Amino acid sequence: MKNIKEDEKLSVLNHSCAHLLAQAVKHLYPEAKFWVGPVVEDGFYYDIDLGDKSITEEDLPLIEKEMKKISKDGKRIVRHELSKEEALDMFKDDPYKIDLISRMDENDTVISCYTQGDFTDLCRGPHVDTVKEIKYFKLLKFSGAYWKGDAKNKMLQRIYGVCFETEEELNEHLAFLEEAKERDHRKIGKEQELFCTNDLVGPGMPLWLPNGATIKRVLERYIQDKEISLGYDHVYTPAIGTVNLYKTSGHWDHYKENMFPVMKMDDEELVLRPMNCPHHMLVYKNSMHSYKDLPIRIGELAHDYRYEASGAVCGLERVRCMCMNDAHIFVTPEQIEKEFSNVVELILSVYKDFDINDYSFRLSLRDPEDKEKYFPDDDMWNMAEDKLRKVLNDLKIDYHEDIGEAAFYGPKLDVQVKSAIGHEFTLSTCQLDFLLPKRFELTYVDSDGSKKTPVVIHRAITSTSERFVSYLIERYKGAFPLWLSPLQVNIIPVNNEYHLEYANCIKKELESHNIRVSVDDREEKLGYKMRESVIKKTPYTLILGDKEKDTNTISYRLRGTESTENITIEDFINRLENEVKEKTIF
Ligand code: TSB
Ligand code: ZN
Repeated sequence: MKNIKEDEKLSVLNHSCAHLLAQAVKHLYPEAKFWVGPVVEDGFYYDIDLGDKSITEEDLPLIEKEMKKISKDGKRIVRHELSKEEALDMFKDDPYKIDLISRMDENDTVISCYTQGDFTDLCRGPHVDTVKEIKYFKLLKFSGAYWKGDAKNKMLQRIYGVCFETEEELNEHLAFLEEAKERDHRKIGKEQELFCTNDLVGPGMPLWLPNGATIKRVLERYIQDKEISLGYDHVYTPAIGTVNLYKTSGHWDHYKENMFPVMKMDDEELVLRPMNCPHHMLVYKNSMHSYKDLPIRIGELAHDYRYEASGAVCGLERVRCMCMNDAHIFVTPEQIEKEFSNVVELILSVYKDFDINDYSFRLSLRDPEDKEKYFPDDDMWNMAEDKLRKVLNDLKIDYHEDIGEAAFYGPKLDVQVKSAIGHEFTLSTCQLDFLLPKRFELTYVDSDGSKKTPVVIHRAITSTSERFVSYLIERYKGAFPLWLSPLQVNIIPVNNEYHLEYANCIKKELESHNIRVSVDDREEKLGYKMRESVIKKTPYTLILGDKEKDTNTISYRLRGTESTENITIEDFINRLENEVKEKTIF
């Protein structure tokens, strides 16, 4: 999706379209007053006070129609500059504009307004020359928005829209939005009963429903088994710790704004953990280590709590409570490159299994100017960043560098992906850390008998289960491969009276092979049940009637196909077991 804000020409056009919207609204609702109408990544919006009126679904086409009419009239858009006094006088009946003007400093801002026909708006500009140029636009949605984003203020009406230079571009964008809507994990999550949210629990704290929980469980078992085969040791540690733990690690100074506030208990001060590193440092510290024991890979499917802004939380993608596929790998300085490279290889192999292809590697570096976030040890940072570059170059991996994205404790390699609705976020991450082992005074005994400080690699391959599943839902558009699908086989008896017993018998047989299966024994028509099975994106639908019962076979329909195949139950089980093992994508 194009970032409209970053394209200068489109940005001007969209801003002009916001004015056109305001003018049309003023025609239809003469009492309307306007707050701000900025351009955003995916178009523009305008926040409007309609007095005691509010926008409804039917209003958007009417406003659009009025916008088209004004555009056809083709008035010029004319800029005037004015003094603060003139501006205050001109907008004296408009408390919103007075609020904006009052805060302007005449000495360093030129106050200007733009007039098109009968409508004038306070605006910095620039704009297109005539309203005629604003032709290919669409109003997309509306919502309530508190004035200045403060819940204590009045709720204004926010109308969103988008504008392009050509009809094709607009149509292409609308088709993209339609596809994004269909793919959106929040929509599919609801339809397939994967997860839900409830205001009583709070924003950013989704509830995994049984179907979603199955996907989560399969994912977590998969990654844990893989890690065990690669020499990881898994632990369980509490999701809570003392403030002192986080003071020791440095999170208290560098990560506090992402943490839930302190809980005071008797003489203790406790916090919910935002990260697991401090706990894992202490697991390492619990015993003595020789250089021969390293690398030590401590893994945990660990629960973390982060205070994400309520406006930023989104379905399963950005949450406040999460289950992280975390591990901290303790290495000698000589082992850094090999172990980091192993982690990158692991990421690539996991992505192959899930058929994840659309991603980029971001080398997240510190901002040397940001002395507050990053501890001041230039040599350490340069060395750590160079090591990561070397690993990537040796592995011949394309990447881009981003300054200021490093963790406070060290540089990171992040795998960046985009959600259906165009949010960019990090899926996997692998981070190098020379700081925390020092702060926790961790040691190992080196070959010469001296005590040395290990280096730590922090890594999350399948991210958090929340984020990874949100990505998978959108990646597969809800059509999960067999091994991940909550329901793998749906059995429909042609006639309950004659075939239900056989259906239940097949169900039992499949269950004994760990296949997730259900029998649809509702008194509905066969065609209806088949259609529903397709809508639910069940990988295999079995239709069992006389033929199947008499020959002790099954007939199946594979998701996405129209034909039915008849095979023996043994062959069917072999087929499924093979697909689960191979993680076949279809
Ligand atoms: C990898 N200490 C490291 C850990 O050892 C750490 O916590 N890194 S992190 O902050 O980058 O988080 C790891 C991963 O969790 C991120 O790459 C991202 O994929 C996922 N994640 C982070 N915040 C959220 C969130 N609010 N909701 C869902 N997933 C998140
Ligand atoms: Zn960590």
